[in-house]
Amino acid sequence: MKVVKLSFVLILFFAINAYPLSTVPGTLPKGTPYGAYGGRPMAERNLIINVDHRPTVSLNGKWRVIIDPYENGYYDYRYLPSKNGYFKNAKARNKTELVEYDFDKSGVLNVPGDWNSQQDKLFFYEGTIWYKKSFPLPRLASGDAGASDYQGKPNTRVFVYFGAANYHSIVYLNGQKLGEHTGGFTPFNFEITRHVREPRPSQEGSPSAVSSGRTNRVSSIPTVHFDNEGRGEPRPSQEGSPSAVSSGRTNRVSSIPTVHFDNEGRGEKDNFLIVKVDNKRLREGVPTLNTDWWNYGGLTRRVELIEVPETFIRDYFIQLKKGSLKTIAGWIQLDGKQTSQTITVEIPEANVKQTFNTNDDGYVEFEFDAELQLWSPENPKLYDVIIKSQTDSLTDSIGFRSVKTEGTKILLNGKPIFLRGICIHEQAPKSKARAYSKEHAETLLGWAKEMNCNFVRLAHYPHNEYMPRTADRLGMLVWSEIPVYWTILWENESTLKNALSQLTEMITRDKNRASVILWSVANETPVGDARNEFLKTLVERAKSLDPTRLITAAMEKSSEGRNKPVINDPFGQYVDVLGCNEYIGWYEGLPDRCDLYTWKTIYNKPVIISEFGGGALGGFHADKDTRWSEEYQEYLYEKQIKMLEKIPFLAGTSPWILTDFMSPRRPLPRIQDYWNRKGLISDKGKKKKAFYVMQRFYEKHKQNEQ
Ligand code: GCB
Repeated sequence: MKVVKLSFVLILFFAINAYPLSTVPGTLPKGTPYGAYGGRPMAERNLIINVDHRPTVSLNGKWRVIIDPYENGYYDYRYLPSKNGYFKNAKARNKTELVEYDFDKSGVLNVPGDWNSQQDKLFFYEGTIWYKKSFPLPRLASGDAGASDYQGKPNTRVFVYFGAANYHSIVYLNGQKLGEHTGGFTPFNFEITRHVREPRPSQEGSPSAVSSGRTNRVSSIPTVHFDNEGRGEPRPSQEGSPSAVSSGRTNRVSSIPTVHFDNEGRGEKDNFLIVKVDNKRLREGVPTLNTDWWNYGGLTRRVELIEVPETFIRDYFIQLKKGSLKTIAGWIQLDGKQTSQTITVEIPEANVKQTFNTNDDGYVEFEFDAELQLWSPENPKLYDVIIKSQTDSLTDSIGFRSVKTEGTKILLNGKPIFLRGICIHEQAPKSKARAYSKEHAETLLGWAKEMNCNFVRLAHYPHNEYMPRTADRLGMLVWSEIPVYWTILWENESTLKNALSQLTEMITRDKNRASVILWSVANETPVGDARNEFLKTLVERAKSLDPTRLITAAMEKSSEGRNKPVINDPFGQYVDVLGCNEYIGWYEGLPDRCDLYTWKTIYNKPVIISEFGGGALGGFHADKDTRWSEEYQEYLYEKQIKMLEKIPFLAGTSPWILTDFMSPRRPLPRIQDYWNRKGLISDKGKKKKAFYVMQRFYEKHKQNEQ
């Protein structure tokens, strides 16, 4: 890393930040029925995609936190929302004044990161924690200090972006509420252009800068990490010192310099972002009260400031048209005042350069032919796609492939494919924490590759964006789902809105990923009319947002008599691919039972056995009849495979599950200790015997396919 002179950094920073403020209402993509959400500031209305390739300022690192189990920082003693909650970040101005909290003397937590794994006392915590992060902004180039609103050069807007916060968040900047977000696994952002304060005088805020010394070819906006010691290297730091955590950008944006600023200890003169995060489980929530995974709370994914031109490319859909191997079809959505613009889409490697004009809504749909190498697990070819408007420019790495069904087969690029899969929870490898990083994604998907998988089911909620991005690069097909799990309140309107909103955010974020072939709307939900209606609404939304991918759900089998499982869930009529979870040999009889089963389906559609498995404590060896031994699990897998091989309509399998994962439902001492032990890899990262059974089964499949 090369140290860049202060003056250079300041010039860069002024260039980014100086400009007048205007409120530019976001425009909405066509076909997105946003009206359903009512007037509340729901974040998904203007979700910015492809954050990795945009100039950002990382707010990762240490955040000050106040643990607030009684929500004292939000409600007054009459249990009414208080005007002077913790979001005001008050300080006693003299020795007499009563203020009963102080962020700057409180503890810290790492962001991204769940709180449960960071402090023993938070292990089982479910409730509210307030997070606070200060960040300076440079003063105006004119040196015009004193105004209360942030001002800068024209044509720039600033958003604060959260990769995810579990479960409900209220976001404030400088004491003002920006908005709220519900749902623990999808991104959201709020525009802060009008809310950010101008910076303090230069000496005090002198950024001590460290830069990679790269120049920025997209615009002059650097990527900035705040770091209060100014050294700029990510490190585990002492309490109160924020440390920069790489947001794992891809090489393609490596031309953007990284600058670090110190930021703590100057109180209200800085901008202060305060987030109330509450992970209380709710009966009407999505998920509801009862799940089989740890309810990790907090700012679990990265937080960034995103700086964009006043009118910017907010969202786009660029994929092969349904049914075609050469026609690219999609749309682009600008956000800002200058809605009518000329736009080019370039794919240099495929000699594509197409020009379009956006309409008064800043929106354009297009279709054109291209000669492309198709993306597949064997050849995960990604193209640089460059979108340029008159005011903005953005690159993405996109693969092109088609997926459809024909009878009971899934066809990838026109050819039948068997999905050699595995389920994955967002459990960080070898740790009691939620996964959030690129490294986690690489380890988890690397293990799946080692098992000879070409497919992963990302259960039971949208995983962080590094997962589908890494899957794109590694050639791993993906099933992505929302946490409509078990006993959701089917008749509750706000529950449906919540599920729709999470589905919309998932699809908005990941719709350009070639790896993603399946959107799943539910897992093991009880059959019934209200549930069918609810799920049908989700399917309609998914299809309207993305007509190219297949829709699925993990359902349960029923039975036509002893040992005659049948797939006949009435909701099956609305999906393209039927997922079916079964636990023969674990919850249902012993492994030998598999020999007796003959499977049937009432649908002429592909079936994925989307879960099967059993628990084993890694390193515990006994005979095959001893529960929790690796040998029992191994035997169960052998029996399952024999049974599965006889199912004629089987299009894939994704056993439960790649690694042990934490769950409060699993207390058995010395065996579970709050881990669900159905992993094929232990919580220590050690492969169990059954891992190799699957590896061999998939190897055989691979050979047969060639
Ligand atoms: C299931 C659920 C999954 C559980 C698993 C188990 O059917 O879909 O979330 O963790 O069973 O281990 O019981």
